[in-house]
Amino acid sequence: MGFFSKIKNGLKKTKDALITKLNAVFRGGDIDAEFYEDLEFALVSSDMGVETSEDIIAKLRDRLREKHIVKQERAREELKDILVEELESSNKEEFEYPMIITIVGVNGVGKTTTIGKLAHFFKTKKKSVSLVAGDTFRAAATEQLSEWGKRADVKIIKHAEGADPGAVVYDGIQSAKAKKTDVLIVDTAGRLHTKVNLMEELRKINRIEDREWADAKKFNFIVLDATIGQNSLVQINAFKDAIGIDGIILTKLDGTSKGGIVFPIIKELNTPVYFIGVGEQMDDLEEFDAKKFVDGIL
Ligand SMILES: Nc1nc2c(ncn2[C@@H]2O[C@H](COP(=O)(O)OP(=O)(O)O)[C@@H](O)[C@H]2O)c(=O)[nH]1
Ligand SMILES: [Mg+2]
Repeated sequence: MGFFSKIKNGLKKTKDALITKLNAVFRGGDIDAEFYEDLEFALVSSDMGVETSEDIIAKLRDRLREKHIVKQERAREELKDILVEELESSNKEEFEYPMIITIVGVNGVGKTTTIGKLAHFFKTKKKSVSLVAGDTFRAAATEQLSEWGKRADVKIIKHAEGADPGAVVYDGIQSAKAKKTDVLIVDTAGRLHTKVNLMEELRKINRIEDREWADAKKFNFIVLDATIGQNSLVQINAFKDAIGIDGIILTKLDGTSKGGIVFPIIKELNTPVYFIGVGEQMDDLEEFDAKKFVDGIL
């Protein structure tokens, strides 16, 4: 499947739900108060959040007034433009090599799967990739990462179950430096015995990365499951308070009609989205692009 059809397919549930509601909004005729009410309802039901939806409606009102647009059909293109503007983050950083990407997030959101997809992504960009099995809490986590390592044909650095994640990261870095690896991707646990333990462990991993490979570019990416909707916002804040979060990878967009969640994530938390996951296969990961995303849902 081509690039566009993959994204389109992955966002289909969100689009179907939104289009059904928007077709009722854009029924033709003049723009009136009811039009704005119906539109806000449509946006809120796709999980854009009340605050963000109100903000979008206010911008649309201004824009339509400025441009003297009174017909509903013409409002659709203006709405799309505003949605793209809302999603364009100015604080997104370029990838530079060598680079360490540390993947964090709660259990089950898709961290390990996403790491497999990322390995494949960077390999298609002709970068050498190694993986660090930093989730030593469960033996299954390392096995699962090893499977992905095989599939993507990249090296994986692992220790035994229960090992110190910091030690695995340390070894991963020494190996990557010796082999001149471009991208080192670190898997981490989503849960330990207590939350404090986990956050302390993640801070320690970050410290080792800074100390052992000072000149590598570093990203802490949080993986969020789009199907859980507004709860994602709470998860980001918990990790943000404990370690710095540079960006978001939003997974499972193929499984939800609530893809609108990406709007409050970007707007209210001011954190850029770098990738989206639209399926369980290795190539079901796309770099997030505001325009393509909006084209995919409207
Ligand atoms: N449909 C779909 N499923 C996904 C996606 N990403 C991950 N998953 C599934 O989510 C489940 C949990 O993934 P896993 O990588 O083990 O999560 P982790 O606990 O955060 O490491 C697995 O069954 C994955 O196949 C995605 O983009 N779309
Ligand atoms: Mg995992």
